[in-house]
Amino acid sequence: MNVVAAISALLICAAASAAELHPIVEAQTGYLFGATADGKWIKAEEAAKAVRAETAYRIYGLTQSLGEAKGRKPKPAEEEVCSDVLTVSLSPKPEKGAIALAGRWNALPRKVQILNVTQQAYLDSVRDFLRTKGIEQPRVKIKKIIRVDLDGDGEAEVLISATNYFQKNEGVPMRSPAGSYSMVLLRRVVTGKVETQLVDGEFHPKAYAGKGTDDDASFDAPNVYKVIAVLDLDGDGKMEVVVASQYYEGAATTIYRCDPKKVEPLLSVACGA
Ligand SMILES: [Ca+2]
Ligand SMILES: [Ca+2]
Repeated sequence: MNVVAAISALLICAAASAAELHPIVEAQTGYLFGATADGKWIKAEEAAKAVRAETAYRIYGLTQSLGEAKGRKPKPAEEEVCSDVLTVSLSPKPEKGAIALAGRWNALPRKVQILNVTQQAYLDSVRDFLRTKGIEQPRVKIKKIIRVDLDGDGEAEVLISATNYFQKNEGVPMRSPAGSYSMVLLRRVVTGKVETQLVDGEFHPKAYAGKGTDDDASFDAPNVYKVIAVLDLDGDGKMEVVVASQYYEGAATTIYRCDPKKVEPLLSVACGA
């Protein structure tokens, strides 16, 4: 090997180790979202090839780190309805927590605070936003308010989860009633002004009226959306927002990058009929 070849071999080695893979797993189901490597987001199928057995994960809940677990190599899910999902079996199996991440950086670089849901400013901003979606007399029901500085600029952002399907219990109906909705909003200050962005959600100004046939079995299967984690999943210092959605017989979870200019889905997992 000449000197040039030796140096390029060294450079290739250095590049390979810099692009270390950091898999991301849903802690309770073991579903593999994918991974990040060198700031790039890699989908599950491609990432799975490079995920090693005995990978060390840290488990995170909404406000804190909850310990560690070892993960096996990804394999297809056992449930038939989600056979296209890859799962990582974690040991010990996390009792609590939302996300398992294989990364050595602190994915919770700033404090995530849960606020009181009755603050008037937030009730007003939810009401105003629902009106922009055609719900003229909104019945505001905030489920959770989370305060955290997502981008680390010293100014806190606020995530609001609000859902009202007019259900007596916490279940999700098969059909959406008039004026029902579920959403996750992000309030942030941009150049001195409060702005509201929709992270994810759906709005039903009118009741679902069926398919226009006499088919009683028709339904629109609305979703409930909630924030389950706010974490820096790629180690760039900015925190991503993880939103879980659920309908009457299925569920999905999506990781969002929330920049002031746009909210963008990065990776997601889903399973359902
Ligand atoms: Ca901020
Ligand atoms: Ca990040």
